[in-house]
Amino acid sequence: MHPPVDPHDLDRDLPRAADILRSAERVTILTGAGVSAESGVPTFRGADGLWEGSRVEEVATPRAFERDPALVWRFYNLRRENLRRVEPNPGHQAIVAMEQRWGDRFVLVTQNVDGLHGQAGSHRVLELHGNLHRTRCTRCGMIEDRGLEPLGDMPSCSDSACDGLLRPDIVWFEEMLPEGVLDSARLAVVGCNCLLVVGTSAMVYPAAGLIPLAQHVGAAVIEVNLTPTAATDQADIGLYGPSGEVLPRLLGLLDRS
Ligand code: BJW
Ligand code: ZN
Repeated sequence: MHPPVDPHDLDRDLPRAADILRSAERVTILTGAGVSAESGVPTFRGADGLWEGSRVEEVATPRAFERDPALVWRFYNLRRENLRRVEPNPGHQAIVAMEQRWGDRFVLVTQNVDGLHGQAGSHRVLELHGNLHRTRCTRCGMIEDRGLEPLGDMPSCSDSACDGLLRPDIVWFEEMLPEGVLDSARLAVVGCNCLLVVGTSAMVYPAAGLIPLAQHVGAAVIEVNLTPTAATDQADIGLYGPSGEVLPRLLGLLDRS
């Protein structure tokens, strides 16, 4: 167990974190649902992390889709609809500014499927768990960006000769991550001097395994979260507060010596 978060710690730890970040040649950021919480996208394991009484682990599996694809599509269509009303927040924007600062020595690895990093202007993004804008045909495998248009409960392939059932292009539990993306993320972590871990409970693997990997190669690990998490013991510094406030403050300190 970790002691309760003292807000005064942030005033002490932000300048320390800025010192570490400023001196890092290469920076990698790992984000989770918490970075989008202030935009109005619900997190997975918070108090609001249930959908019609089901845990995400029960709706987001290949078995759940086989059993009741219409139910699973209702879940995803609601999430797609919610995305039409949300905007990136100052946390996403601070991450864009960090990419501009480090350029090709910067990589953003995200577990998020909401596309808000790209919408904010991040370019060097590795999406580990897919994207809500995309569909994948269960018959021919075609992946398409369908934006946020309503898709109905049993959407079918836009290739009329195929007509297969579509699924969201999301990585569900017990599925492999997209080929190459996890390797690229591991390379970005192994090559960085500082890993900033933002808004993730660090409970879902293999993404959570990137944090001990950073520690293993001697990179500094800085955690930004509302509360301590499973990653806290691996972090050199924890900055506890909303990422939409903490990240802009951290960015603001980078240009001061
Ligand atoms: C703030 C904030 C603010 C809030 N500011 N912070 C046993 C059986 C089978 C599998 C496994 C098993 N044991 C382990 C596994 C592997 C499994 C796994 O890790 N399970 C764990 C739950 C134990 N992993 C997998 O299955 C992965 N695949 C795999 O391993 O393949 C190999 C394999 C093959 C065959 C069999 C077994 C393995 C795939 C994982 C895919 C995860 N996909 C999801 C998609 C959900 C559907 C969807 O989005 O539509 O990805 S799950 C969900 O969790 C989503 C997220 O990306 C992911 C991580 O969640 P995240 O981002 O950390 O969110 P939360 O809600 O957990 O945390 C939010 C945090 O933000 C909190 O800490 C808050 O405090 C904080 N916060 N507001 C800052 N304003
Ligand atoms: Zn098809």
